[in-house]
Amino acid sequence: MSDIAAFHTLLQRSPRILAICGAGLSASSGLPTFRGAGGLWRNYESTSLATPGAFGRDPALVWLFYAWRRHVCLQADPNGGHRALAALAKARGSDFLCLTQNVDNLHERAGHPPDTLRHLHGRLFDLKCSKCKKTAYTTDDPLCPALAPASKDFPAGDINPLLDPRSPVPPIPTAELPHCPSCGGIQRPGVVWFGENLDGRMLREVDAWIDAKPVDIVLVIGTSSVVYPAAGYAERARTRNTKVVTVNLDPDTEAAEPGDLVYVGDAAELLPALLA
Ligand code: BV8
Ligand code: ZN
Repeated sequence: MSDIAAFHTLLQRSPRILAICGAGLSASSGLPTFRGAGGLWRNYESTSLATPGAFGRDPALVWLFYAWRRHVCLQADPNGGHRALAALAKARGSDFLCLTQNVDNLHERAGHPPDTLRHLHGRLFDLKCSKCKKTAYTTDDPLCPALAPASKDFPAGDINPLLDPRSPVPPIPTAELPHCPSCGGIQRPGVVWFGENLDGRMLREVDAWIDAKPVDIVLVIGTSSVVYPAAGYAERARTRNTKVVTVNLDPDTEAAEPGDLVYVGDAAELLPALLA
């Protein structure tokens, strides 16, 4: 594993930094990751619920999944990793850009300046109308009476029936799910699902930032780097003389390539030390 002093030397002589963040950054705040231990919800792979098809087939189940994630996120706090990135953003201004795959709002709640943060996969607290596409931000919890089961807390040790595959999913008529106040269409979480395009304008802005001046360091934080196009940024950086620095709990993470600086550990602990 690379030593922290080496990184500090590199950081001092590296004016421009791009960060790519994944679910591992929020893991220490208590938010489940997508793959590995955190990747199951009831007995569903989280990724199997993050698709338009899943929502079309069973909007109530998908809404309960996202309403539960909203609730868990609102109970969580940003960690040292979010705060260290926010501090770097404030120090470096437009020479820093943070691309997060995370849909939680922990970056913002850590004080990350919005102009240096891009949510590649959308935001958990955006509601998007499936019909007119109108999008509204709300942290209401529960979102609506029918989704109240997702906002219940249980004493430590008690099993939340919503998370227990042996307990039936509470049936929710579609009419009782969130609907658009303008056109009456059913609303969905304002996130990018698998098979959906990311925001084209945002991607063009990111490319323009990357191409404007050389990027000195790409930080790859808490991500398995299996999802594209997010995983492509570090790959592209390696073809230029940009240093890729991987921060991951897994010593064998596939996110790192030979030549990267690799820091193994909890991003919540490592980032404050690295970015100090
Ligand atoms: C697209 C939002 C063009 C929702 C997410 C077939 C059909 C269609 C598309 C594809 C296809 N085959 C491939 C694709 C492309 C697809 C893709 O990449 N698939 C992968 C799985 C192969 N991509 C897309 O579909 C994208 N759109 O390409 O559009 C297109 C259109 C149509 C057809 C073709 C192409 C859209 C991708 C966005 C999907 N939405 N999230 C939601 O959140 O519910 S992705 C989801 O995965 C999350 O955003 C998550 O962030 C992301 C990546 O996962 P990670 O963040 O890396 O999390 P993971 O759990 O995997 O890993 C955690 C890591 O942290 C681990 O390495 C672990 O070791 C580490 N860790 C754990 N704890 C800590 C830690 N590290 C540090 N500290 C700790 N404490
Ligand atoms: Zn609408």
